[in-house]
Amino acid sequence: MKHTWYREGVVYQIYPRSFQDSNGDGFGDLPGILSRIPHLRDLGVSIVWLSPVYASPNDDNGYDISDYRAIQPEFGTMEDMKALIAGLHQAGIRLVMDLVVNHTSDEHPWFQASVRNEPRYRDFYHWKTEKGNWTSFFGGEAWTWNPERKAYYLHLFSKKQPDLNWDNPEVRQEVKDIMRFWLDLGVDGFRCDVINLIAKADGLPNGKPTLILQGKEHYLNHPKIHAYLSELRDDVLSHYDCFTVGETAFVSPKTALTYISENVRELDMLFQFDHMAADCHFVKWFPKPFRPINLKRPLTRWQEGLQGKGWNSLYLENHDQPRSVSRFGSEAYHKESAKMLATMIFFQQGTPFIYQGQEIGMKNADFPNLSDYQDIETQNMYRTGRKLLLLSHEQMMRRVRRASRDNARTPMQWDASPNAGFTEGKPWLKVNPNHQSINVAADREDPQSILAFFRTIIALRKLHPVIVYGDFTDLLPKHRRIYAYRRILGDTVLTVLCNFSAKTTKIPRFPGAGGGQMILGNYPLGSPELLRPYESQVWMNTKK
Ligand code: ISL
Ligand code: CA
Repeated sequence: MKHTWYREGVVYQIYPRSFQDSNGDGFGDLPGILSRIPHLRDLGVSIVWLSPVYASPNDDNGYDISDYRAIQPEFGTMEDMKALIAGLHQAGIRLVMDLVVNHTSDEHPWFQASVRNEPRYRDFYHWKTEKGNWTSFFGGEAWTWNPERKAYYLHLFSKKQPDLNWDNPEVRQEVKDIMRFWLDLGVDGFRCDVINLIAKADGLPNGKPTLILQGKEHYLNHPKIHAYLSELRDDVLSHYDCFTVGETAFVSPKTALTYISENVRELDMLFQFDHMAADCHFVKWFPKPFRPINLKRPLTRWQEGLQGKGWNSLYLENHDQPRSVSRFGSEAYHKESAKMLATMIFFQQGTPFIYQGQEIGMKNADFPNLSDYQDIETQNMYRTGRKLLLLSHEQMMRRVRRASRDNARTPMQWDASPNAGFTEGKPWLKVNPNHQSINVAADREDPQSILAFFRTIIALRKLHPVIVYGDFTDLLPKHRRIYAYRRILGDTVLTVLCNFSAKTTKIPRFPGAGGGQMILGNYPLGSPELLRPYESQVWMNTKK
């Protein structure tokens, strides 16, 4: 693969609302992020992805934008934004913004003009006089009646997130102008929100009856999308030194290559979700017990599927997913399992994405009461589950505690003080009580901490190109507890061994096993014979 900064880099995702408050109002903000650049620099990350900070009525915490060129006052001002870009760049860190253009807020002036039927805006959104049968990602119907326009409009997410009509060239022109605005301000790329949903089938036909996302066959990876994305690439992206990562649920490696292969490059990489179904049926609101094989299998499939043709993104967490150590790790082996999971994912081929708090092993919020959760998806899914699936309050609360997006959105745990060092005021969402032991300050004191381990992984990645570019082979695809894989670049061989269980497990013999030097492990002194509970080892070797 061609060598580029975004392939070699490590990305850190910031959810601004929950990262650092600077003025005591309980909401994280841009000056707060600026003040935490030393943390990012210590960690060694080279790119920040910032979740939306644009003007928004906050129906979906900023993923409903009412002005793409303005900063939400809670987060600060445009001057703060410029200071953050400069501060990050000075620290050698690039900045990627969230680009949310499948939909706007219903409070965006375009939607309001469309409601009034103003000629330029009439077709900016999807309108129908008869109600369609598609359902929303957040539960419930995706078509809502607007009494003023006397028609139904489409919203794949909340009612306050109407979908833009990408068939309209004026819409695409507007999006390109927004992209240029931010690139000219100095940002280094975009994380493109739900980008594989933007193209909808002509006439918006009704969908086949199904429990999950009725209508999806009419918009997921619709063929028209390639014309739209190559237009953005040719007219905007190709003129800047930037990169894009598309958020694309429901893609296979084969479909992925139609977006990211070297000769297409509509996007530089994408987020796939197959491994996020390791503990659920399809979507996390239908839970099933976690089995390591269900995490290994999709990850290996993606490694093999893109090998030599496209570039993977590597992640276990983001602002929509419960905490990885709570899902795939262990309470009893908190530190070991957090480190093992980091080893498992970040030694694969691709660009690693760390979500704030993952570097100290933050756990799920697991709040007991529905009223503790603010997320719109959580509240809608609770109602949908009670009404449509006829589940009891207790049954639904079990799902909420496990699946809610607020599990990842509790304030960043900086220290052991009452609000975890996040705010001097009342935090917008409760701080996890475990911040007394799980926090950045404590980890900084401890050379064996999870934070120190992340720092080491990032440093090793800078030292050894095999970690970035090496070929991948799964060594034990059928093993139920151990994930073992190999990376090879030139004559350097890396062997990664991860135990996903609390049982000490003998390492089976595989061709060319053992030997070399252990460059990383989450226990002192690893043995090449066996793996202790949640143990991980990385061995480096030279081919003879
Ligand atoms: O969060 C999810 C499941 O709990 C996903 O279905 C998620 O809604 C989907 O991946 C799209 O996510 C993105 O777009 C949404 C926004 O709410 C998410 O925060 C964002 O990451 C709408 O803009
Ligand atoms: Ca604030």
